[in-house]
Amino acid sequence: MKLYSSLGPNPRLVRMFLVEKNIEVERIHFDIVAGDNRCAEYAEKNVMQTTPTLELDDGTLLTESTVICEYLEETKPDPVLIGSTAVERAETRRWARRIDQEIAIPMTMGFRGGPGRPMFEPRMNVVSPEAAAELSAISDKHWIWLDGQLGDKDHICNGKLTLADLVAFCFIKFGGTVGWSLPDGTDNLARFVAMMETRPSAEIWRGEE
Ligand SMILES: N[C@@H](CCC(=O)N[C@@H](CS)C(=O)NCC(=O)O)C(=O)O
Repeated sequence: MKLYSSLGPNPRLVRMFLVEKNIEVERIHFDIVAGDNRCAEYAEKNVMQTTPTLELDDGTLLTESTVICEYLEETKPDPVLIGSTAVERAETRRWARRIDQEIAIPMTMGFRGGPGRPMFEPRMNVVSPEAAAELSAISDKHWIWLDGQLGDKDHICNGKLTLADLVAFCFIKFGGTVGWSLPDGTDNLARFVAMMETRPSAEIWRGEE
């Protein structure tokens, strides 16, 4: 398998998932700041021209980070990162989707229309600076909400490491790479991040790529 990857929370989420699963893949790195991914050749692999894309050995192309993780879980269930029962899987998907929709999307759109505007405006539709500030504020409010949901637990759901933890961790780490930090009142999340940092898969965030 081949992973088309870059900086950013989505490819790094898949890379962490791969490390947690002990799966090795060939990795092709794009410099997205330079726009390496915005070329016709890559558009043939991923119509959105974003990373990650997982190319299977038979040439099948999978995109969307959580979808790729679902594929990896199905094809290599051990260690379980989504769930061993239907209820556990539903729980993980519920939390991964909440974090994605309520936190990661407003956070990303806020960044792209705000501080990231010089990079993103030429390559995609971005919201106005005013809307970007509102989206960032909504995302921050939802991080505080997530902090309350986490409480004193080590993991977001199922009492063990899941995809939901990895999504939350990757977006918090992404924020750290673009000058954002967890809002005040998120001590539970700060503790969660410190614990996640000790996992070998967190090494992905310490590399250049
Ligand atoms: N919904 C997609 C989002 C992918 C995405 O936005 N990837 C970013 C990196 S985190 C990217 O490729 N940005 C560069 C660009 O859009 O040119 C997923 O879950 O994989």
